[in-house]
Amino acid sequence: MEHLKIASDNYVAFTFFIGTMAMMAASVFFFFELNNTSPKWRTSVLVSGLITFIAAVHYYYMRGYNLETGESPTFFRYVDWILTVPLMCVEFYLITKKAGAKVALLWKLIFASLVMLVTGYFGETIDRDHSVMWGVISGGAYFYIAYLIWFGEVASLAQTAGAQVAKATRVLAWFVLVGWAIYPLGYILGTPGGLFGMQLVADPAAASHAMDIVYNIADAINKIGFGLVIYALSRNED
Ligand SMILES: *C/C=C(C)/C=C/C=C(C)/C=C/C1=C(C)CCCC1(C)C
Repeated sequence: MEHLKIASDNYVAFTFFIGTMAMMAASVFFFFELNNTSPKWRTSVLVSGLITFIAAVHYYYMRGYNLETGESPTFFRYVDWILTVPLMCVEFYLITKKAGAKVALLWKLIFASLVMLVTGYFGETIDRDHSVMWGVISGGAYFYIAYLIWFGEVASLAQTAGAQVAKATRVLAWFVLVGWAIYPLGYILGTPGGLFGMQLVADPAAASHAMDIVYNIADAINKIGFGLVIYALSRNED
């Protein structure tokens, strides 16, 4: 079998490689720290570890796929997101639960995240001609999630859940508003006619590479960063 090497100027393959390593390391960290986490926060830290672990497995696969084919692993990218983004919704539910968060709130967040991801997938794959329309619908669901976290139920519950939970929720809300906003940027870069018919990167292969690099950076920031905020909360609050 041919031995596949990562060329030193292949930034796509390189970020898949680093992403795999970072997700693995973060998972080991969260799982091992469970032992000295107070029982009250154990589930939250466990979920942080599950998010990075699921991503590690997908990144390991996507790294190989990209190296062998040179293509963007869109399908498994979305499989990863469809598993991990709802788990991030579970994190919001868990930290506001003691202030009275209901399961209905969790379902609202999960439903909106599924609408966001499924419509994004349509725009990237089966209906690329209408990528702007799908992107706008996906963006609507995204803003609804951001609204719930910044001004809606999540925000008001966090206010009554104690100073540390309120503080952590505020940091996580910034992750959703700024960190998650990197994804539509990748979508715009990679999709033909991405920004209202305007193609930012003209060469289709280069556009798809730019998209993967942006998605890989966003995943590292959002999955590991998000988990670390939960971890910090588990140390500050008892
Ligand atoms: C760990 C993975 C995460 C946090 C993924 C988040 C993904 C998004 C916030 C994606 C959002 C999109 C839009 C808001 C519009 C264009 C299509 C998407 C799916 C890229």
